[in-house]
Amino acid sequence: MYRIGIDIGGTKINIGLFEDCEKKLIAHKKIYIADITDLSENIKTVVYELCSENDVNSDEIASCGVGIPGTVSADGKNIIKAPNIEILDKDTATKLEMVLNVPVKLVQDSRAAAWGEYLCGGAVGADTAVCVTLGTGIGTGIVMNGAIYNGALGCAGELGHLVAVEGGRGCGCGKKGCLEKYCAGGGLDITAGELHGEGKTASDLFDEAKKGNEKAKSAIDNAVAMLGRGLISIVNLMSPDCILFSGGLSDQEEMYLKPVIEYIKSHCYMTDKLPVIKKAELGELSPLYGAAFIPIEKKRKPMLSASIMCADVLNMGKALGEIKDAGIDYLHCDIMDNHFVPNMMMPMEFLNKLRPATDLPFDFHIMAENPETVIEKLVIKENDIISVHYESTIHLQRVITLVKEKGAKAAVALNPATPISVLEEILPELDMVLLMSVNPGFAGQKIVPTSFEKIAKLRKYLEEKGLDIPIEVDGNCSFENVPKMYNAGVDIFVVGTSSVFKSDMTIKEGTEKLLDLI
Ligand code: S6P
Ligand code: MG
Repeated sequence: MYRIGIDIGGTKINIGLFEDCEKKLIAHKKIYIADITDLSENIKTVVYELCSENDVNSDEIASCGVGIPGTVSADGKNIIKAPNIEILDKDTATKLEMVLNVPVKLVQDSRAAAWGEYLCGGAVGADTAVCVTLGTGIGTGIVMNGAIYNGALGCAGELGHLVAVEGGRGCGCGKKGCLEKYCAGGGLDITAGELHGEGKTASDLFDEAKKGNEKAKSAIDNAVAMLGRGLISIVNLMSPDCILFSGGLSDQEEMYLKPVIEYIKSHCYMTDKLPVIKKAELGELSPLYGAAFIPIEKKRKPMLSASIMCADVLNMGKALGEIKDAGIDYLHCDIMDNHFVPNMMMPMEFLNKLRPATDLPFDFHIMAENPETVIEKLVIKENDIISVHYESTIHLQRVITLVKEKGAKAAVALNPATPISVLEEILPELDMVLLMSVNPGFAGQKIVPTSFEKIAKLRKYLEEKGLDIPIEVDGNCSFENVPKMYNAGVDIFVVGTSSVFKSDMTIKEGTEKLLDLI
């Protein structure tokens, strides 16, 4: 899958296409705010260009994160405050979701930058990282314990709005004397104007100081100390192990960045235990990376696995053809031994004989004691899945290893009453988890009501662990239940008598109805 990251700035918008697993930037393009006619449509055009130029199918885009220079609601859907960007409105996220057809989340750009550096840049492995963007203002993002820190009120990281001078220069936030009005690019512009005349900028101030102008030098020293004091407050309060700087002003290394770093090192409480302090590694791309990989529930392509035990056994060949024509993804093959479950069904030899009649991958669901002996007898092809019940063996890891040796994807199935916590140790080895939404053994049963909650719990658990493992659900995947199961986090649905094998509709009609409902 792929992800889109967008960084909306004051004058331009950077749009990036990323490969999901490796977190790799494939390509990015900029559009200028002055050229925008319709924000969401213009972004969509660039996203489609990026896809076609890089042979990526737009259906494979899982999500889109958007970094904006403003305050965003906790769910990433609404803009609370973005005074400087007129093209943004309260419906920006919804409009983008509609044109791109993927989940969209907004994030404050400085937080996106910190997240990008934490995932792919200079803060990889940090426990607590503070990333400071020294631009026109000061943006600060904090990553703590593997997540962006927003604070209980949602506005953590406003370093630029610490009060530096009581009753001082007016700030865009409505208050007076904010740190960024003295120490960021915009603040130094004001200082330059005061010292060297109207229209002079921060860059003139640095030029004057380099030429030896004492007033300019002392103005810069004052700004360094003021910013240093602000940062010391953060270091002493939070004890971060990593502080990164980015933004145009951080390029003034000799006269600004290095003295600020020195100030921190010499003034902080524990001078013998210092954080890593350096420039950010991804440069102007850090918010793009961070926005792309902001945790968003990804668009999942629903897949269907047709339960062959529910097909018409007298017309198996015809059923296999219809299953394939309907666009179903897998053939679900139940194997029961009358010990682990109170039923006996689908001998291995019979299933092996079906192989030449279809090229669909087989999704074996083994409900048998000693699953090893079943696995040994199966003909396995590429992309087949074998699910083994956690409850059926005391040597689960050994069986999973055997499945992999046989060349199949390995999955563990859980009965309705088995908690997902039993998966903890084996999860990293799995290609899928199968949750039973009925007690195994028979088709045509009613769903166990706690199934939805269990699916959602597993989805959350996997997200927290950073594992991108599909969830399959088996049992009463009906027209009514499937949309709810999908919303709870299911990727693959075992479809049987509840949906595609119905007497009053064809397999194709059942499949179309189900996919429409999702
Ligand atoms: C049941 C078996 C299932 C059934 C499927 C039937 O133990 O593992 O795969 O075939 O659940 O689906 P339905 O729609 O009849 O519940
Ligand atoms: Mg099954």
